[in-house]
Amino acid sequence: MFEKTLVLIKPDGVKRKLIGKIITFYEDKNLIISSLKMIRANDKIVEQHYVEHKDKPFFSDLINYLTEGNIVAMVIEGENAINLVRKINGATDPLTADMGSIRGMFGIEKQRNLVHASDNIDNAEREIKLWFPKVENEK
Ligand code: FUP
Repeated sequence: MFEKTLVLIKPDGVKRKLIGKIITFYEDKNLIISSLKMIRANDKIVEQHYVEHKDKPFFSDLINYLTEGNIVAMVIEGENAINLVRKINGATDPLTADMGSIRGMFGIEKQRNLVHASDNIDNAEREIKLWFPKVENEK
C-alpha cells in the first residue's frame, strides 16, 4: 500500500552531522521525501507528539532531549513506507537494532536514538498534521 509517514531526525542526529547520511538511507530504498523542514521544537509540540508516553518515567527526559536543538521533520512517501522506514531506522535500542539500520550503524544509546518514525497509519496521519499543519499537508 502507498503510504505517508512522519520522520524526525532528532537533535543528536543534527548535531552529529548525520542529516545527509540518514536521508540517503531512505532515498536509497526509493522512498520520496515529500516535505522537509528544520525546526527548533517547543515542549508543547513534543508533548503532543509523544502523548502515548506521557505517563512513562522517561517522559520528561524525552521532552528535554527533543527540545535541546534543531530537528529535521520530514514526510516520507512510498510503498509500505510506514514499515519500511521503521525497518531502515532499526529497533529503539541501538544495541539490539540490526547493524545495517540507522540506529544499528550510528546509534549509541536507547533514548538518544537519532530518528523517529510513525508506527501505524493513524499515528502517521496524526503526526503529519502536527508537524506539517499548513500547505504541506494539503499536497
Ligand atoms: P520508537 O517507536 O522506536 O521510536 O520507540 P518508542 O515509541 O517505544 O519510544 C519513543 C522514544 O522514547 C524512543 F525513541 C526513546 C525513548 N525511550 C526511552 O527513553 N526509554 C525507553 O525505555 C523507551 C523509549
